[in-house]
Amino acid sequence: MKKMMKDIFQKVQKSTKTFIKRVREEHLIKEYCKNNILFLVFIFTCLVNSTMLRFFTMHTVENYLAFKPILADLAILIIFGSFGYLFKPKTRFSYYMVLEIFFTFICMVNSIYYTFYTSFASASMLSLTQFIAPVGDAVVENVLQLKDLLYLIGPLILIIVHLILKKKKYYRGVLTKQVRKQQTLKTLIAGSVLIVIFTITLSSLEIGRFAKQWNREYIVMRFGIYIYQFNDVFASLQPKINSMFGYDKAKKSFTDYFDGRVEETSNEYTNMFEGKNVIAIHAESLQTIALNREFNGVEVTPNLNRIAKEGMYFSNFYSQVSVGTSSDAELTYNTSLMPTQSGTAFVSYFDRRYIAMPNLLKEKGYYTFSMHANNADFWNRRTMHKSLGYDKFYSKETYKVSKDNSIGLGLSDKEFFKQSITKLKKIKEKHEKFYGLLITLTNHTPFSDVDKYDPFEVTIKESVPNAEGVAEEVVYPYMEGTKLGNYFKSVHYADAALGEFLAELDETGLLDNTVFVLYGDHDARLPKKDYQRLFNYDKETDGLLDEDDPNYFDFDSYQYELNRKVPFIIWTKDKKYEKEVTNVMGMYDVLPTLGNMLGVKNEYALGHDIFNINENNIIVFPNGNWLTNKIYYNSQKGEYLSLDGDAISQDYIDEKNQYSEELLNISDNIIVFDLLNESKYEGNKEGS
Ligand code: GP9
Ligand code: MN
Repeated sequence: MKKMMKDIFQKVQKSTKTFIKRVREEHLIKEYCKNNILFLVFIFTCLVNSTMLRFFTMHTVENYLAFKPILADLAILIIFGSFGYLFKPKTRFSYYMVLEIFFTFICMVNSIYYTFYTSFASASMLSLTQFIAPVGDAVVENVLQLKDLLYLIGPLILIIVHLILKKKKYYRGVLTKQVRKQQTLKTLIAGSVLIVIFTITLSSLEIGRFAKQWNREYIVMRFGIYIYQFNDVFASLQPKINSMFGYDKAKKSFTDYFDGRVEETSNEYTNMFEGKNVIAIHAESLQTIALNREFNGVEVTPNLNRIAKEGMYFSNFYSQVSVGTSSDAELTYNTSLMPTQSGTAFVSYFDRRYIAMPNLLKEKGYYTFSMHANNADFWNRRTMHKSLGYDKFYSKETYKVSKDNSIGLGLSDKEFFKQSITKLKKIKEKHEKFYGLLITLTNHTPFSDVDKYDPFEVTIKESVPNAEGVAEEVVYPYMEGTKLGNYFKSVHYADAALGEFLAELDETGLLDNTVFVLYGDHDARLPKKDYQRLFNYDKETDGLLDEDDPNYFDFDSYQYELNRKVPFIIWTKDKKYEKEVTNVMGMYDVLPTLGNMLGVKNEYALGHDIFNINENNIIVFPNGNWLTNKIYYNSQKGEYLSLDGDAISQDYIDEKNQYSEELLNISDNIIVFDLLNESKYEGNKEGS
């Protein structure tokens, strides 16, 4: 085997040497360039354009030196360019010119779009007049900038080169069809090889983000502008294709489902918060595991613990996100719908009709807004927040963000809240009642900006008598240096930021007549081994307890799933509820529950008011798993964990499985087929 490999290596080495020698002696490169001037000029100019676009848009050193997008752009251009060889030399120019205009157009549109939106253009936006309006206004106001016109130099060079070649009678040669086909094939192979090399260099994170297509800057930085744009067109068409077939069937199952549903309509909480302002916090990656937890007597989340104790605390609350993470949490929280089965609602189905908390409260005279100090196009919030009914989205553009006041992904929570207070004060002055959602950012994976968090130790400190019997402090590393440990440090910071925010709100009178709501958007995807360390730490060995140890806790995959729970809290300054709700509850139960308190109702909610359904609730997860007070059911494996140790009947499982499947189906149909738009929900529900 070794010998065989050696032989192959030697052969490859020899033929490479011969090839290089031939190239040098026969001046093949010079010869190739001479014979392919038009093709090379096309490739070069389009490559310069795409590189220039990245240069003018994302000003980071990392980006200037990025090799991947250049490789990707080059491969795409070679593949497209290769078909030019199918044409006779005389007509070849027209083909390259059309391509050149097309690729220049992509760069110019994105350059203009980026100036206004600090993001790249999407075909899905162009198909919607309601969303084009602001773009149109912006273009009129600012017109084109000089840098946007630079891209035209590419086509200009191609024309000039063509005219010179024509003058020099360059196109006179005749090439047989056979030769042209061969040239096409060879060039196509060269382009494909580059694509393969490019694909090999991709990480799973890059592939994942490419599939989701929402973090546009990230994709352009890795995949180049051309691949981004093709992928974008494909992603934009997908929802259209999905909704082309099966409308009647979807509509029927939707009607059957809601007509047959009998719901309790009121309870002791109905309208209790009617007319009150609402300040809601979308707490990034906040898991319940951080609450009521201490290290060396210091609470990880003193402020959250306090409001959880004083208010209504839903301690078995779960997020139901799919690949759309933050955006899926927002969707389900606001609409009581589940994430879509393919793509994400925020990116692919932003143009549907949604019955959402902001829409409903707007009808009641509320001013509705969202605040998030990140790029407005992340998760397509700029457009989707309009669909959900927010009057205004205060995004990064409205905050002062600098390197000094940033942690992790962007503006630190402390600074975000501080700057938001100023906005909130103005809102309160102008509007009689308001509803606002503030989306935090600091507590986002990878939790590595540890130096910037407030100091917090995740060790175990013990006082142990030494040989002389004098007490000495011994420090065990425990969770220090682990991702979960850093997570607790990050949450501790996020909690402190929240504490400062609450104090400021109180000082400025913003807590008066206001309901304060908080939900964790999803779990932090922390490693299982870190949980094992948290629950099974052996101080003596600084490792894990033995599995036979009586204190060993088997943190298996079910425990992992159960620990993905996030907090949901409803709190007011004036009234102490001191109520912990332990029944399982999902994000889709928020709109029915909180809506009931605020006096609004979505007839087509998929969740339930927890105070009506109580212990009979079921949380359906997007992958088909589900959770009740009795069991966690894994639908992929067809297995479950009994939570109270009782045996479960097959009928119970079958019934819940059927319910979950139907619910996921109905939810997907509502979004894909825009069923709420068709059903005119205002007048269509008599008798149910
Ligand atoms: C992006 C932020 C994080 O603006 O909300 O999104 P996530 O990565 O959690 O989906
Ligand atoms: Mn998130």
